[in-house]
Amino acid sequence: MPDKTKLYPSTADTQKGADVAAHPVEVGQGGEWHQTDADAPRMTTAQGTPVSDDQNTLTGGERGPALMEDFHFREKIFHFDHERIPERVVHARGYGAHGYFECTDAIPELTSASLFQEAGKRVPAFVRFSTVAGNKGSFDLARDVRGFAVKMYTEDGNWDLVGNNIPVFFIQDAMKFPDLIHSVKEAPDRAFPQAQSAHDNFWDFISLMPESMNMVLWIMSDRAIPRSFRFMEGFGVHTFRLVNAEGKSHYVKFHWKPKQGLQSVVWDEAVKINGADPDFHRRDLWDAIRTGDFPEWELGMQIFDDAFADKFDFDVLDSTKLIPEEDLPIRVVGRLVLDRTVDNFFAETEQVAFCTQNIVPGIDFTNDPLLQGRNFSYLDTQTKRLGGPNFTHIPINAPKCPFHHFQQDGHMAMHNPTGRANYEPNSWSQGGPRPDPRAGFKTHPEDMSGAKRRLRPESFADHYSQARQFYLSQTPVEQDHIVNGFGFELSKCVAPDIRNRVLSHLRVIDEGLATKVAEALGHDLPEAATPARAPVDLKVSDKLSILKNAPDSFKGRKLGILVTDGADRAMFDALTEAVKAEGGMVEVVAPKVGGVTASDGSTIEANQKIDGGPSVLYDAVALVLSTDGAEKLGGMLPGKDFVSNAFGHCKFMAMTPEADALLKASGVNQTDAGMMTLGAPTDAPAFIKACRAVRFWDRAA
Ligand code: HDD
Repeated sequence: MPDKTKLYPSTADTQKGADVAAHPVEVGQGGEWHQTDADAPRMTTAQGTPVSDDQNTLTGGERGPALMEDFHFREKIFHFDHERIPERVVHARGYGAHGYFECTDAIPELTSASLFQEAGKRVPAFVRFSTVAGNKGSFDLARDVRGFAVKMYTEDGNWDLVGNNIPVFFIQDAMKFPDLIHSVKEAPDRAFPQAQSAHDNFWDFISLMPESMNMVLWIMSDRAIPRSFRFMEGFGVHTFRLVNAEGKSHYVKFHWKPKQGLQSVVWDEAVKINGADPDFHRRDLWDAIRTGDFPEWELGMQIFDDAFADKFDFDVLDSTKLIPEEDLPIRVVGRLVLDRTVDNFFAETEQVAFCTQNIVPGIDFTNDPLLQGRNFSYLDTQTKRLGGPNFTHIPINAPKCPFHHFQQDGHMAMHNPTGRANYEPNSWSQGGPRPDPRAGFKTHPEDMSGAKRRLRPESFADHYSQARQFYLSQTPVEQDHIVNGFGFELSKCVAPDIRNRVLSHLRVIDEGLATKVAEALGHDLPEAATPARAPVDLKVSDKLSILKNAPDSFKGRKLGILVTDGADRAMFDALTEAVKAEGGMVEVVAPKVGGVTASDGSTIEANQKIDGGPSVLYDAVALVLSTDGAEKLGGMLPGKDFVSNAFGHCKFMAMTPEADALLKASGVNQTDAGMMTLGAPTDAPAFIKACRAVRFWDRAA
C-alpha cells in the first residue's frame, strides 16, 4: 500500500540534475537543452505575477479538493481552452515564410506603385502556401490546387497578391464559390473524404459546371502534386490593372516563376509520401530556408491593352482562361526571395490575413466577377476568423509604412487614435490625418453603362478550347498522368452517371483523352456533351507543360544514399561532395538510425532508418552497400520497396556493384540509362550531372 501521508517531490524536482545535454537539438532552432534555472526567465502568470509552483494545483489538505482560489491554475486552463481559432474555410493547411520583394526592372511608365519605381528597391514580404480542400491537419501531398498568397509591405500600404499555383480557376462568378467548396470538402453527412476530390460530390458538381473543364485538366495534371512549394509557379489568376502617374491604365496578369525550376511528383509517390511524411512540403521549405538555400521566384507580368483584349479569343475578365505566354510574353520586373522562417507559426502563419482588396496606388481591379466577389469574402472571413475588425493590428498584418485613420475601438484594439479628434472633417489644429487627393489611391475611371441584371456574358461561353489546348500541350508522359488522374478520381465515384457525365465532357475536349479514361475505367463512351459554344483548335503552348520546362540542375534537390555496414567510404564521400558541388542535399538512410560502420572502419551517420526513409522522399537515390548488407536489405520489405519504388517512379539511381542482390530481390532485373553502376568514386560527379534531368522518363514509356 502506498504511504498516502508521504509527500512526493514534483517531477520538476526529480528532473533537476538530469543529463539534459544528452538530448541533441537541431542547430539554430532555439530551445537549447543547456538552460539552467539561473539562466531561465522567471515564470509569471499572464498578469505578471511570479509563479512558485507550476506542477501542483492548490488543494485543501494533502489529499483534499482543488480550491477555486487557484488563480494560476484557472488562468492557465482557461487560456488553453481558448487556444484555437476557426481554421480557414478553405486553404486551412498552409505554411508561411518571410522574405522580400525586389524590383529588378523599374516600370514607372506603367504603374505608379511605389515598389516598381526603382530597380534594386526592396520591400518586406510574407508568403503563405496552402492546399485548398483539406483541413489544417491534413497531409501535404493531396491532389489539390496550392495557394500562393503574397503580402508585400510597401511604403504605400500592404499589397496582397492572393494567387494559386494554377493560372485559371474552376468558376467564373464568385456566386458559385460556396457550392464549389461544399462539393469538394467532406460530405456533410459522413464527414469524409478528407483532403481529396476523388468522390461523387465533387465530380457531380464539376460535371454540371462545364466552365470548370479547363481547371479540371490542370487539377488532374502533375501541377496538383508539386514536389515542393519551391518548385511551383504562382499566378495572380485574374486580370488586374496597372495605372501610371498620369492615370493611364494597362491590363496585367501576374506570374511567379520559380528560379528552382518546375517539378512534381508522380501520383503513386504522392500517396506514399502522405504516409511517410505528411509534412513533406512544409519540412522542405523549412529545411531549405534554414540551410540558407533561399527559394526565389521572378515576378513576371503579361501587360496588354484594350486592343489586345479585344482581339484575344476569350474574355480577359474570365478567370477560367489564361493568356498563353507564346501569345503574350512575360516581362520580368522583380524577384521574391524567402529567407526567414517564422518565429511562431500561430502568430504569423495562422494569423496572417490576406485580402484581395489590399491594393496600393498604381494597381487596380478589373470587373472580373470572381475578383469582385473575392474582395468581399476575404475581409469578411478574416473578421470571423480573427475575432473582430482589429486583425490589422496584429503585427503580421499591420502595414510597415506609417498609417493614420479614425477607425477606433472594437475587440482587442491595440492602438487607437490619440487626441480629441476622431472624425473628419474637423477643425481642430491637431485634427489628425487628412485625405491626399494627389497621392491617395484613385480608382481607374472606367466607363460603365448597361442595365442591372444577372447574366453571364456571351464572351464567357467557350468552356473547352483551352482545356483541349492544355492537354495537347503536354508531353506524352504528362498526358498519361492526366489520364491516370481521371481514372483514379472517377473510379472513386460510386455513381456511374457521374463518371459518364465527366466522360461526355472529355469527349468534347479530346476524343483520345476520353477514350483512354473510359478504358481505364472499363466504361463505354457516352454521348458527347453539347457545348454552349463549339471549341476551337488553339496552338500548342509549350509553357503549359512542366516537363518541357524541366530544370537543368540538381540544385535544391535531395539525394537519398542508402548505406549498410561495409559501405565504400570513398564512394559515399564522393557522392556527398558531388551533390554539394551542385547545390543539392544528401540524406543518409541506413538499416538503423545509429548509422553504419563503413569499409574503412569509420562511422557513417544516418538521418533515417530504412523504414522511416523510403525512396519517395528523395529526388534520386544511390545504393552504397556491401554484399552482405545488400543481401540483408533484400530480405526486408522496406529495403525492397526503397529500390522498386525508386525504379518505378523513374528516378535516377546509382549503385555500387555489391548492390546487385538488393536489386534482384526488389524485382529490378534490368538496367537502363537512368541507372548507373558506380565503379569508382570518380563516377559520382557524372551521376549527379545525370540527375539534373530529375527523372528518367524513358523508363515510363
Ligand atoms: Fe480564395 C483563401 C486563392 C477564389 C474566398 N484563397 C484563399 C487563399 C488563397 C486563395 C491562396 C489562402 C490565403 C491564406 O494563405 O491565408 N481564392 C484564391 C484564388 C481564387 C480564389 C487564386 C481564384 C482566382 N476565394 C475565391 C473566391 C472566394 C474565395 C471566388 C469567395 C467568393 N479564399 C476565400 C476565403 C478565404 C480564401 C473564404 C478562406 C480563408 C481566407 O480567405 O483567408 O475568403
